[in-house]
Amino acid sequence: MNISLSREDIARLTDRIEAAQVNAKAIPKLTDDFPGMTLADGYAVQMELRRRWLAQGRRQTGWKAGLTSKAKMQQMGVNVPSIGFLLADMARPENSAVTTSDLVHPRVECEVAFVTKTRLAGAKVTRDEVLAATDFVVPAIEIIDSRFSGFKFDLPSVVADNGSSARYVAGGRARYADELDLDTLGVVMEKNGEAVTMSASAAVMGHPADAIVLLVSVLHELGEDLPVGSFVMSGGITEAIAVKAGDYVTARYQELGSVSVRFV
Ligand code: OOG
Ligand code: MG
Repeated sequence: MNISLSREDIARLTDRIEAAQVNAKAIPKLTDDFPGMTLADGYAVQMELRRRWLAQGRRQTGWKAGLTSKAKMQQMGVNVPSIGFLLADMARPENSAVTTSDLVHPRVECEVAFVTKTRLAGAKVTRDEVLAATDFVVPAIEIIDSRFSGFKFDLPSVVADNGSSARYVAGGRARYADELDLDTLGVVMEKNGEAVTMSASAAVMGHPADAIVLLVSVLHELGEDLPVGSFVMSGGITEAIAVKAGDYVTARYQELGSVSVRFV
């Protein structure tokens, strides 16, 4: 991956993203000012943001793959999957009340999450290696919140913004991956008691474990690996659904139970 921006510009763009995240204030997408920005530049900003947060004592719990289903790619107009990091303070308990005053324009996604029991590393791990390294899978709701005006971005900008990561809720029923057909799980997303979207887990790259394959290869390019005990989200199965204060959301999964969260 080729970084085209100077260290100073990477730091400046990280300042912008950090301020937008902390203040929950939308900013123009980064490529408006830096049209030559590359995917590698986006990851350089994301890695600088991660370095700063970790230096402040925030703790990483894992990673997320995003834009891994056609539904998500079409909704966002970006057709390349990406990854982002997850911090412990982004996690919220099942059924809890998530505040919206500290978010810009939140949306929810239903995802299959993997928890790992051995390290995964390298440019080309296989689906079977991912499954062998998986301790268990759990259903999750990701609450994404692009820091870009109108939730509109391109690939370098969204990568710099840590893949719109904001909050996440894991729950339902934890299951061993080898007891399930992970690619045929149906999921229904309900908002305020009504089904708003539904799909099946194969929508994520044909098999959600393949999103973890992709994530590990991106980590490899960034000089990172996936440590044991990582919580990894494989990407929204359906398009994301906008939420506001007063809404409650339940994602019902075949075999994995359901996960709920409400917004205040
Ligand atoms: C980017 C994040 C995408 C997913 O699961 O596809 C994502 C965005 O759509 O804002 O988390
Ligand atoms: Mg997601």
